[in-house]
Amino acid sequence: MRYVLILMALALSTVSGAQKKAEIEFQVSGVCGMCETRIEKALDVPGVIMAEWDVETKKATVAYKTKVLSEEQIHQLIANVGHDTAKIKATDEVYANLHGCCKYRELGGESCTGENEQDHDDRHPE
Ligand SMILES: [Cu+2]
Repeated sequence: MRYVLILMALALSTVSGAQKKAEIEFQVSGVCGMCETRIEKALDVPGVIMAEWDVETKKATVAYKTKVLSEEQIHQLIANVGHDTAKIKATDEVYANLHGCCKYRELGGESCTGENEQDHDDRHPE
């Protein structure tokens, strides 16, 4: 009896092999290379084909399988690690856990000292 279920599962996974892809672009708040790593790592999940976030434009580009994930879920994954997206805001709790230099809501606070800090934006100390 159990092998019937296994066969059904196999059949299902074969069907879902023909998945549709979509590519979306949206704003994600962040300030530095650490944010980039965090955002891209958050999108390292099944269903995401490619994920990139640009520190200068604050734009995320995500290619994903539409049968596995929805656009909403992708925004949620990013919000879950503390970054506001164009659609979903991170909760204050997760945001509070971000590294000091990644606190994009309070520019002018601690500055980044990471090796990725070659961007010259408006958050120089002083
Ligand atoms: Cu950061």
